[in-house]
This record gives sequence, C-alpha cells and structure tokens, in this order.
Amino acid sequence: MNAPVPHPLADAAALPATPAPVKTTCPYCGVGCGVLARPDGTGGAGIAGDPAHPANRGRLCSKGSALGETLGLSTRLLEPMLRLDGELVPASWDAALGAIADAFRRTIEAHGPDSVALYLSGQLLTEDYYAANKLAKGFLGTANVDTNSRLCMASSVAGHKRAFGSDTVPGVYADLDEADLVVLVGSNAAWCHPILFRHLEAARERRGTKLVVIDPRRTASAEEADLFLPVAPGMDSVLFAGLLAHLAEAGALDEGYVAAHTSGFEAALAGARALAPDVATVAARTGVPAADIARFYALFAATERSVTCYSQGVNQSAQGTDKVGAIINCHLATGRIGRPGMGPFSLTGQPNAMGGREVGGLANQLAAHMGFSPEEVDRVRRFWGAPNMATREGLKAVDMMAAVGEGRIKALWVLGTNPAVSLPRADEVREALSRLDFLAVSDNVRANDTLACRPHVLLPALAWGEKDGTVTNSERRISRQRAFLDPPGEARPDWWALAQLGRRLGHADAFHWRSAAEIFREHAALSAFENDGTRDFDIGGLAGLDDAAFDAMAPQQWPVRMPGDGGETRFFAEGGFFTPDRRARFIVPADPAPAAGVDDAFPLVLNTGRIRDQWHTMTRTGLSPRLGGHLPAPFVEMHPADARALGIAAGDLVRLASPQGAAVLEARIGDGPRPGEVFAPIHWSDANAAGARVNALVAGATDPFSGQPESKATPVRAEKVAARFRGFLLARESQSPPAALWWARVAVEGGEGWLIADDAGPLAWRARMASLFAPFERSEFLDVEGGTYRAAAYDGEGRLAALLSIGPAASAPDWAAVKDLLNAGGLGAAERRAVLAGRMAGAASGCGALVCSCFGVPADPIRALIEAEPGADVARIGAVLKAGTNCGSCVPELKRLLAAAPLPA
Ligand SMILES: Nc1nc2c(c(=O)[nH]1)N[C@H]1C(S)=C(S)[C@@H](COP(=O)(O)OP(=O)(O)OC[C@H]3O[C@@H](n4cnc5c(=O)[nH]c(N)nc54)[C@H](O)[C@@H]3O)O[C@H]1N2
Ligand SMILES: Nc1nc2c(c(=O)[nH]1)N[C@H]1C(S)=C(S)[C@@H](COP(=O)(O)OP(=O)(O)OC[C@H]3O[C@@H](n4cnc5c(=O)[nH]c(N)nc54)[C@H](O)[C@@H]3O)O[C@H]1N2
Ligand code: SF4
Ligand SMILES: [Mo]
Repeated sequence: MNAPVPHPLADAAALPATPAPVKTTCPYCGVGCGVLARPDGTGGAGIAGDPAHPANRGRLCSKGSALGETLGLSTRLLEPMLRLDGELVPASWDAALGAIADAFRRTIEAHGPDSVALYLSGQLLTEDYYAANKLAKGFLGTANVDTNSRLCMASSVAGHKRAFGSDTVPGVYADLDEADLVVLVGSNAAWCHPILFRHLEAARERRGTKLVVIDPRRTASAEEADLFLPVAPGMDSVLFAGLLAHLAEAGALDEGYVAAHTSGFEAALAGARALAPDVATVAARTGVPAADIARFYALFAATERSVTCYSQGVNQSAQGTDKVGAIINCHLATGRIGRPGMGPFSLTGQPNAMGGREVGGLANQLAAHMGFSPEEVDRVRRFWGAPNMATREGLKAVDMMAAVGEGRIKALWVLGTNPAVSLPRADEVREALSRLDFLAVSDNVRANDTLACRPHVLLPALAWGEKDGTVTNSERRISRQRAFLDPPGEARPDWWALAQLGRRLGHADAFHWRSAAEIFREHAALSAFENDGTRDFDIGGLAGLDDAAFDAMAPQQWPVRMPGDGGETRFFAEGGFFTPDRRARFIVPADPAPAAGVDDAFPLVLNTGRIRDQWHTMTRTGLSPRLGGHLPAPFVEMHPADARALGIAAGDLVRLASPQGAAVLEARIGDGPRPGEVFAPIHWSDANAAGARVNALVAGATDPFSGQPESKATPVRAEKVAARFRGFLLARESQSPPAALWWARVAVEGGEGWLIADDAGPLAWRARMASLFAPFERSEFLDVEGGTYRAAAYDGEGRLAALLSIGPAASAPDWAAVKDLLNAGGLGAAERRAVLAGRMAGAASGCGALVCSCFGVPADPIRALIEAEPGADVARIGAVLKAGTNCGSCVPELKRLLAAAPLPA
C-alpha cells in the first residue's frame, strides 16, 4: 500500500498538458469544491482544484489535495460476499442480490414492512439516495429509511422547517465575501470547512470583516477571531435569546419586515426576555464574561451585513433545533435574510448532505421536500405509480437502532456509512447489528467496524473517482461527480444495486434505469410535479437534460424552475416563506437544561468532533501518509488544571469512561477546552486503534424536534493508564495489529506505522517480532536493564523492511527521524547505525507535529525560523519553508506558533 505519489499540484496551470482532466467534485465536506482529476493510466490520478468551480476557484484544502493518495485498491472490497456456514465467501452479484431479495421478502411477509430498514449516508450520490427512498417508501412500504445525516444535519432541517415552513438554506457563499460580520457558532470551519474559511480570511483582508466565534473550545477558528465567546455547552439559545432582547432594546429591529413577513414576534421577544433578562444572567448561564457578551451584542446590532454560520456545536445537541431557532429569530427580527452579506447559514457536513435532504433521505421526509401529509403521500404515489406507499414517518437513526436491538427491525441494509463507529452507544449498536436476522452492507472497503458485525451480504460499491452522478453543497449548488477511473473488480454503483433489488421484488418498470442521468431526470421531474411555487425545491428546468447535457452539466444552484434558470439565488428577502400563510415563524426556545448532568462519578464533560486532516472513520484519509502526519494518535485534549488534578502529563495514556463505555486515548494538554471539559476526535475505530472509539462513551440523548443525538456533552471520568513501555513499529508489508495493550495505526510513506504502549518489555517484544523479522537480515540493540529494544530488518537490496523501537514510557522513542525510511531505498552502514540509534525525544511521542501536510513541514523548523528571525510572519515562513502556501489549512497553526514565540529582548 501507499505507493509513493507525486506531490499534488497546487493549481491547474502546473498540470501537464495531456490528457484533458476530468472535472469532478471533492468527496469530503459540504463546501463542495470542484476538482480536476487527471488519471495517470495506472489507477492513480493527478489532483488539482478546479479554477472554474464557484465554490473554490481552484483551491483545495489538505484533504482535497491528498485525494490522489487515497485511490489505491489495497483496502477495497472488489467482489460481493455471502455468509455461508458462518464464513464470508465470494459470490456473484446474482447470488448476493438474490439473498437480499429473499430476506426482505420473507421478513415483510412474516412481520410487515416496518420490520425492514435502510440506513443511508450523506456520502451517497443524489441518484443513489433517490433510488433507496423510492424503493423503501414506495415499493417496500416502509419509511424506515434514515441516514447518518440524522447525526449531522437533522436539527438544521427541523429548525428550517419550523421557521421557514421548508428546509431552505436562504444564503449563498458569496454572502461570506460580502459580510461585515461573520459569527461562527459551533463550527470549527478552519478545520472542517477550510475553503470557506479561506473566503472569510480574504474578506477580512479586503473589507475588514469581523469574526466572532462561539464555541466551548478554543479552536483553530477561534484563534483567528476578533472576539471569542467560550460558551458553556448547550447554552447557545440563552446567548441568542439575549441577543434578540438586546436588538429590541437597541432599536435594531426591522419592524417593517417583521410586520410584513413573520408571525410570533411578540411571544418570541417575551420568551427571550424571560430566558435572558439581562447580560448578567446570560453571563452566568453561558460562562462568557459579560463585557464580551455586550461587545458581541453591540457588534451584531450595529452591523447590517451579518452572517451567522453554524454547524455541529449547534446541531448535535439535545437542544439543537431550539439553538437553530434562536439564531434564525435574530436574523428575522432584523430582516437580515436573503440579502447580500446577510443570513443564517447552516454549514453542511458531508458532500451530499443537501442532496439527501432533497430526495427525502430522512425517515420523516418523503421526496423532493415533501412530507407525509395525505396530499403529499398521494402526489408521490401517483408520480411513482407506487403500489405500497408508506403513509407515515419511519424510525429515526437512534430509534431505528433501538428497534434493531429489540428485534422489531429484523432485516437491515446499510449503505455508505459506518454506524458501529459513528452512532452513540456504539457498543450497543454493534451488538444489535451482530444479532440481526439479516444484515447487508454496501461499502468501498473490505474491513471496517460495521463489516465486523457479521453481515450476511457484502456488496462492493463504486468509490469516488469511479461513481457518477450529482451532489449538492451547502449553498444549494448541484455539481457533478464524474468518473475518471474504470470500475475495479466487480464494484457497481449503489443505485444499480438498489434498482436490482426493486426489479427482483417485482417492480421492473419503476426501477428500469440504465444510468444516473435517467434517475436524475426522474428526480428533477418529481421536484416540479404539481409544484407551482408551493415547494422551495424545484429543479424542473433540468428534467429535460439529455445524456450529453447531463454529462456536461455545470455546477448550478437550485431552484431551476425553467430550463435556463439557475443564477445565484437567495431566498426570503421579500418574505415568501413556505408556511401556509407564507410568513416565517418566530420560535420560543425552551430553557436549556445544563448540557450534561456531571456528578462526582463522571465529573468531566466530553466534547467530540473533528481534526483537520482526517475524515470520519478514516477509511480513505487514513491511507494518506501526509494526512496521517498531522495528529497521528487518537487523543483527548484537556485543560492544564484538570490534567494537573488528575496527575496526567502530555503524552500519557488516559482512560475515559462513561456509563455507556470507555476509550483509551493519548493526553494532549492545552487551553483548548474550558476547565472541566475534554475534547476527543471521532476518527478512530477498532480498525485503526485499540479501544479508542469515542462513541462507546456517548449516550446520545435526542433532540425532541429533530431526533438528532447529543454528541458534544457526555459526562465522563478520566484516569491515567500506566503503560510501562512505549514505542513504534514500522513495516513495509501490512500487518495485523501488534499484541500490545494499546496501539494506533498510521499511514507512513512506503508502508504502515504502529504507535504502541505496553507493559511487556524488551525481551517479550523481541520474541513477538521474531516471525516478522525472520525472513530478513536483522540488526538489533537490546538493553534489558534500560528497558530498550530496537530492531531493524533489511531486505536483499538493503532497504528497510521493518523497524521496531520500544523504550520506557518516560523516555519514549520518537519516530520523526525514521518514519519515512521505508521508502528510502538501500541504506548504507552509517545510515543503518543512525536507524538503530533512532532519536530520543520528549515523552509526547505519539502527538507528532506535522504542521503543513502539503509540504510535509513539521513544527521544529518553523520554530527554528521564528527564533532566528524574530520579525518573521506567515508570509516569511511560506517563503522560506513553503508551509502554508498551498491549501492554507495550516495558516492558523502557523499563527499560533508565531504567537507562542518568546518576544525579542
Ligand atoms: N477535517 C474534517 N472536516 C470535516 C469532516 C471531517 O471528518 N474532517 N466532516 C464533515 C462533516 S460530516 C461535518 S458534519 C462537519 C462538522 O463541522 P464542525 O461542526 O465545524 O465540526 P465539529 O468538530 O464536529 O464541531 C464543531 C464545534 O462545535 C463545538 N461545540 C461543542 N459543543 C458546543 C456547544 O454547546 N455550543 C457551541 N457553540 N459549540 C459547541 C466543538 O467544540 C467544535 O469545535 O465537518 C465536515 N468537515
Ligand atoms: N460522537 C460523535 N459522533 C459522531 C459525530 C460527532 O461529531 N461526534 N459526527 C456525526 C456526523 S456529523 C457524521 S456525518 C457521521 C459520519 O459517520 P460515518 O458515515 O459512519 O463515517 P464514514 O467514515 O464517513 O463512513 C462512510 C463509510 O462508507 C464508505 N463509503 C464511502 N463512499 C461510499 C459510497 O459511495 N458507497 C458506499 N456504499 N460506501 C461508501 C466508507 O468506506 C465508510 O466505510 O458521524 C457522526 N457521529
Ligand atoms: S474544503 Fe477541502 S474537504 Fe471540503 S470540499 Fe473543499 S477540498 Fe474537499
Ligand atoms: Mo456530518
């Protein structure tokens, strides 16, 4: 695995002249950047940003620019598999689809349609998603179709529907360029929506746009802010209730807009005043200093062009829908919606979170932004010619998994998501999945934690670069994902597998599609069917695209009611909401209970989220050595005061426990989290680390409106895990995990690396490694008393094949100097001596410090430059070391290093 790849090129002009690149869309976040991919003819591709795509104008972040490193087939599932006598064996598509059809038919006959379910993903294409919904809701007769978007965007959807009558994102990305104030609420956009953050940085330079960040944690985004409000978890609605009350007092309301286009303002203002009577109360409830709250309120009141962007710190809360409502209230009250540079803006997570909403991917939606009213059910029934229409909402993700656990759902098909890792109460989820009468999983990879739950059928899906269809980004822009690689092995599109099931169940006409284009046309036609302006989502103008026009379709925003429509569209500047009286609704947020009931047994609040260079459960970004260099080990970040009280030092292993489960993570200590709160990333699973899954801990109480689980505030306790020895293993050939107390796997150049902690010392490790080293020439260093063992294995050409280094935990070996050597070619005697000597560094071994992943620049040379040149700035670092000059994702970290430098004498 991990063959060396050419450095991805920063801009299109630098690509070689031939052949023509394929225009496609990044498969990661909801920014939806355009990508140019130029296949190299051997299964790889050169990757660059598409200068013509309006979302990114040629830029890509660290994850996007490393896409070329994730195209290898070494981890791919390439043929269908069937469980026979307990063993998974290769099977034909015919046999695998036959098994699903049988299981679904038998289960429905015996237990009714609600005993089967589909669990989908915002990483499916719109066409896949459309096929799944049509199959379940029209032909299987169940609305038990939900998606990982329930864990992601559901509170935004519910909040939009409550306020606007429809799930409408009113604004466009250009609003970030044209705003004078941007408020980020529960959004670490610098790491999670990096290219939007670049828009924002540019606006700050150009027009002095102010940035306010509201987050319990001092994030990379907060580091950039003019004003940072470290809000207590869950208390955002109090903060925004206080803002609404302030706007009324400050005379900042748009009374004309409120009177003409809204209802419920008086009740909302009274509710806000009750919740947040004065700034002192807001300060007490949120923990934010009163002076900073007052500054925020004054800034918002005075700045007409204000955009409030929000993401998972808002959505993934037990009060998520109320938080969304409290934010929207402030924009409605000031009439700051749907005009340039203004509006509430939900930043979507996955590449096709929006497309999933458009086709009705959630259990409580039908299709094309319709719900389950009798008229809507009837309309969709007629359009589909559906014999078994679902007539009521299905189970939402958390309830769906509970129904799986209780045996009410007996047959489940999971597509494009890894619920054994990403759902709350993940230990219970994997048990429930393992006990299902029938489980089918469609994925790109051969192994992940969900695939370890004993599925009966595995289906190989086409991956990014192979699949073909559309995705919709956060600003309602529909872009094409186009194939630029041949389908490998037996892999097929997800829509095709779903349609095949429909045909096998006797619905050949309804599932006749031969291409994504045919499905897209049907989807577009449904969006316009009996619409007449009553529904926001209408792309009827695209229903007549022929195959060539679909192939050539440029990125465009909906609505596209007529052919030729599709300029930049904002909603609601002149009202026109999708409620029965076309007025927006103000809402009254409930008094939020303290986010987590911490007590003596579980005194800390666990917040979870993302890191810059990994995507979710790492099935793709985990293949990239560059991306693995930033934060290689699963970690928990804690405040120095908590660490001191618990006797925990940076680099120690820490066991977090909650009533639901436990995880072991490496300690990072800093002033990111507030005292009493800890933060851990979501990316590690049993497939890439030992017991580092944070969702084993999370309880996931759900929001009453959206059903979205709380993922940001779980009461936990922390204790140090004493491991006597720490170290690492580098190996060119893929290994099964080392038999250690704790380990984490990291992609490295030319192979894989394992960070290790254990109580067993040098002699035990020497014995354990004997078979790995046996075929090679071995050189060793053994100091039993000192607790050190190092061994290097060389192949016939003198190239490093494996390297093990184990030492006492207090002076753990660091792999920085040797990590890239698997790729280094034959090593001479002096180099071999250096390999064996390794390089001893401080104890914080695992938390390696690659800052710029594009050019592989770690912190040390940056610090050295800053020390040597006290006047250095980001531009100077870029000029000397190149760090920060490609994707810019590391610029906040460069600034942090600059800020941390001692002042010149
Ligand atoms: N690098 C990277 N980027 C990604 C992804 C990825 O896996 N990796 N995934 C994509 C997906 S699917 C999504 S959904 C997005 C998510 O993007 P974000 O929402 O920006 O990411 P998170 O880190 O989940 O959470 C955001 C912040 O919410 C804060 N928070 C926690 N509780 C509260 C609270 O009560 N109030 C407030 N105001 N803030 C709170 C957390 O401290 C955290 O910094 O990222 C997308 N982009
Ligand atoms: N505690 C906590 N939990 C969280 C979150 C959090 O912040 N905190 N965030 C939540 C959020 S916002 C999200 S979006 C989820 C993400 O969680 P998941 O969706 O479970 O994570 P992924 O790793 O993206 O899983 C995608 C799987 O689909 C496969 N795949 C990729 N593309 C395709 C395709 O085209 N077809 C098929 N069939 N398979 C494909 C990948 O190989 C991978 O196995 O996690 C949620 N869970
Ligand atoms: S910001 Fe990065 S991850 Fe998101 S779409 Fe753009 S390149 Fe992909
Ligand atoms: Mo997400």
